[in-house]
Amino acid sequence: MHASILLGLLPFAAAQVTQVVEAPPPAPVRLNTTKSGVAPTLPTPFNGVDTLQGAIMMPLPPQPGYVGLNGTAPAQTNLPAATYRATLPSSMFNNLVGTTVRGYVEGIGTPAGVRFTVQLSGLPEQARYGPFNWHIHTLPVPANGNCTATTSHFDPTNRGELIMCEAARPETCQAGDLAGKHGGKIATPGNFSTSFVEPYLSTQPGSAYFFGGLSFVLHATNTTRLTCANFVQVNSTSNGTSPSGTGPVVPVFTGAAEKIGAGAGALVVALAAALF
Ligand SMILES: *[C@@H]1O[C@H](CO)[C@@H](O)[C@H](O)[C@H]1NC(C)=O
Ligand SMILES: *[C@@H]1O[C@H](CO)[C@@H](O)[C@H](O)[C@H]1NC(C)=O
Ligand SMILES: *[C@@H]1O[C@H](CO)[C@@H](O)[C@H](O)[C@H]1NC(C)=O
Ligand SMILES: *[C@@H]1O[C@H](CO)[C@@H](O)[C@H](O)[C@H]1NC(C)=O
Ligand SMILES: *[C@@H]1O[C@H](CO)[C@@H](O)[C@H](O)[C@H]1NC(C)=O
Ligand SMILES: *[C@@H]1O[C@H](CO)[C@@H](O)[C@H](O)[C@H]1NC(C)=O
Ligand SMILES: *[C@@H]1O[C@H](CO)[C@@H](O)[C@H](O)[C@H]1NC(C)=O
Ligand SMILES: [Cu+2]
Repeated sequence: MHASILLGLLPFAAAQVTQVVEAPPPAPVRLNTTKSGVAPTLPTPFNGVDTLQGAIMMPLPPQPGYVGLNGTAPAQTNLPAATYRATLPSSMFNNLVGTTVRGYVEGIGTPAGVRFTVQLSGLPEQARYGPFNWHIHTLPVPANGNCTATTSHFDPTNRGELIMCEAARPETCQAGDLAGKHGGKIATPGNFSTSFVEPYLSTQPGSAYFFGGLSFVLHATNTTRLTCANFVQVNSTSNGTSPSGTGPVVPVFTGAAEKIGAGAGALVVALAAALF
């Protein structure tokens, strides 16, 4: 399991999507509570952690497998043309925002990475709750729909949260930081859609970059998790095209089960951030 410090407030770099506007970084704060988020170990004594521009300044040694902030993900090529779709549930994890966000995020393997389509409707009021961050997280949503249990951003290169993603260097970002790499937080009112090819995720089960079975999470601007859903394999793309080479559909959470198994052996400790 690639635990990193949980953080939903990643600011973003370059905007490829015109609807996206840059939000000011949050002021530095000291987080003293242990609530949600994961870290490899908790310092003793725990005196809190500082944040800078929404990123937790991690005073801990890196985890095994850490490749450094400059570690890069290899491009994922010649992927199985399987389709994985996260369909948002009919009731939201946080239902206090006046709307229900519906829609899906779908990824299909291509020779040059995963082609994603994002279709969201019913976004909450931007002025009060936006802009909205969106990521793939480390663990699946459990059956009770608890988005908090998805823990941190999917981060197979163990980049961590110290430095925000530079969209111009996507290979250095957390693999699951879709917003950071693909247009930033969603700042459109109502509906949002986008599509892109993501070279640093995979439809190959067993790959460190495999996102099947993992979760898509949508956050309000204060990092609260609004809604979430797991990527399950489907037989056809949203436009009805049968992807070639999909083969038999695997049981719904096969990929996730492997990741949960691996994660269970890792020492993860809830850290900081009453935010989550
Ligand atoms: C967090 O802990 C530090 C060190 O004990 C303390 O100085 C600071 O006031 C605390 N902050 C809050 C918000 O409680
Ligand atoms: C790591 O990346 C940062 C930001 O791009 C750069 O300033 C720094 O020199 C790099 N460090 C190494 C060791 O490459
Ligand atoms: C938003 O998406 C919903 C669901 O797809 C659709 O019914 C509605 O017409 C869309 N609204 C606009 C303004 O496009
Ligand atoms: C949701 O998940 C979080 C993190 O695992 C946990 O602390 C919390 O108790 C869970 N809540 C429910 C209702 O299961
Ligand atoms: C995929 O196709 C198989 C066999 O036709 C069917 O049993 C299964 O329900 C389908 N799964 C989905 C998600 O459509
Ligand atoms: C359907 O989607 C697939 C994969 O996203 C794409 O290759 C194909 O061109 C689309 N077909 C139509 C008719 O839109
Ligand atoms: C964040 O915003 C949501 C939606 O308004 C709210 O339910 C939640 O309590 C807020 N969390 C914090 C820590 O302010
Ligand atoms: Cu997230």
